[in-house]
Amino acid sequence: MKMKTYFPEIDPIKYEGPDSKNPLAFKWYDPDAVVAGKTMREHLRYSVAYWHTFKGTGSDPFGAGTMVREWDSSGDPMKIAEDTLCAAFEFCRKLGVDYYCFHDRDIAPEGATLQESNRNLDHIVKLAQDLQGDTGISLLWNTANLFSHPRFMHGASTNPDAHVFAYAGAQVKKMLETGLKLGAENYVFWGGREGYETLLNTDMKRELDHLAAFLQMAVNYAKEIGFDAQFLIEPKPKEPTKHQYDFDSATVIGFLKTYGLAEHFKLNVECNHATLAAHNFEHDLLVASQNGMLGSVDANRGDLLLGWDTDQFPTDVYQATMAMLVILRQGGLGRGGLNFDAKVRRGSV
Ligand code: XLS
Ligand code: NI
Ligand code: NI
Repeated sequence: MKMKTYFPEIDPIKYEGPDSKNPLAFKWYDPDAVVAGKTMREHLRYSVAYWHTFKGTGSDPFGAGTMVREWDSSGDPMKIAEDTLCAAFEFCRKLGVDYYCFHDRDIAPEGATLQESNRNLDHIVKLAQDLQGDTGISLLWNTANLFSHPRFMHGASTNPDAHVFAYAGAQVKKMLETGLKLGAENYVFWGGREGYETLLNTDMKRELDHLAAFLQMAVNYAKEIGFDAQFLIEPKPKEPTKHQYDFDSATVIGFLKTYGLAEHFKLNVECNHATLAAHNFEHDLLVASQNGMLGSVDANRGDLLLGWDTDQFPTDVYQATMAMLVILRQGGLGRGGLNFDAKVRRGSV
């Protein structure tokens, strides 16, 4: 298939060793080097987060986007979706990254109706199948965006409006089918807006019952269609809501055990979420690991002085070492990987 090229001046990035002065070379990551019985590629299973890397605009609550991207310029939403996918695969191929992750609304635009959104998805997923086939790049995980659209302002499966619960269910159903088509290794549930601001208008027990029922339906449907990806829950203590139900590893494990769901799920632990919960990254990894539930990692970091999810690239060698120790001691991440849920800074253009 003929792909438009977005980075024609960039050759595939290679390992050149610590002495290389080439800024676009790996200094330490040598994919084929064998360490403790496995290649670095097999240990690390790197993945690019579609939303930050290809859809992130650099906007923040105080200002508009700053990033002008060639694949984002055609003006036609479906053409933009196709171009973005081509750019994403070229980027991953040249970087030597074997996996990518996305939400439904990252890869295809939301339509006027659910049917139209699903048609948009089907179209892009066909292209993704071709590109995966051409490049050998695979889907580490996919997920449904149940938090951006205004309908989810009070949550998705914990929303007091049954229509919203049903809509969220339809989106997850479609994404389980999509994961099956694309051979996803995992399927992620991040709570989005599953949480609350005040108990004066919240029936917490009832909302948690609904969340559990929703997850059980997803488990049942995946089984029904033969989608055998590992299901993952990604804990986060706050932001966007004040109290997120999936607070940290311990809370999520307790919830899953209470509702008889533990055997169907593992955890996707994100560094910046662990630190927002006042834990070290390695603490939350270990809590998941010692329960046999560490499935995958969102590799990023926060800023000690900022109280929100800054999604910075991990650069602290000591922190990364502590995290890798937990992963190595449990014998690796299995079907999981290290997904860079991290973004270029707004001014880094
Ligand atoms: C947000 C989460 C999100 C999940 C996927 O804070 O990290 O990006 O990884 O929905
Ligand atoms: Ni994440
Ligand atoms: Ni996050």
